[in-house]
Amino acid sequence: MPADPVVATSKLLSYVLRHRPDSIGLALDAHGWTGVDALLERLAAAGHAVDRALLERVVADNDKQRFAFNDDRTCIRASQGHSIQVDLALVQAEPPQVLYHGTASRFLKSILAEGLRASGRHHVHLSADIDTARRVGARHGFPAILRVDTGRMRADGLAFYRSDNGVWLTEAVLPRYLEVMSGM
Ligand code: HQG
Repeated sequence: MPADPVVATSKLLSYVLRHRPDSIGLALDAHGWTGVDALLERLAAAGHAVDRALLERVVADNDKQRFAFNDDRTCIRASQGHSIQVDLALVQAEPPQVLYHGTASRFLKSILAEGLRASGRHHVHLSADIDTARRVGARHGFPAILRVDTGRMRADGLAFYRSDNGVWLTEAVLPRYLEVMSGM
């Protein structure tokens, strides 16, 4: 576990709320929400002592606003990144003309052949700026940046969504909309 309790708890919550709520015997509703009390109780029962104050810090401090409370702060969910079936009730949004995707250079050959696929997640994740894309790509290896011609994708009728925390999402990106900027 990383030493910083906020970082450690953020990683734990990402796992539980995006991928494996069942790992601590938790259930999420159809939109990915779960009760805060139930979450803290199940975490405690699984040996993870997270109190309300720490949870508040994780939600507030999180560099990417990965988690959100509902209006009365009784429920919590992950804003995006799920592999389990959830309906985030995403609303379509108008993206800028260009977005970026950060990946590892070793994936480029396959991406240029097949396009970007969501693989384990529900959507392909795109970034509004190059620095963010580079950070996302560096998680997987030597980073490569792709420029995505969202203007042309929109003109071709493809839909974009923006998650609560500002990540741009789309189903897939065909190779013809992609251009390698760096990493080759
Ligand atoms: C790659 C983090 C080969 C894709 C980040 C990526 C993001 C292909 C990897 C969010 C491919 C999937 C998502 C193809 C896509 N052939 N490789 N045809 N199509 N790929 O982690 O975008 O910290 O599921 O390029 O900041 O890296 O979790 O997606 O490298 O916002 O909040 O397959 O996760 O946010 O990896 O990251 P991921 P991602 P959090």
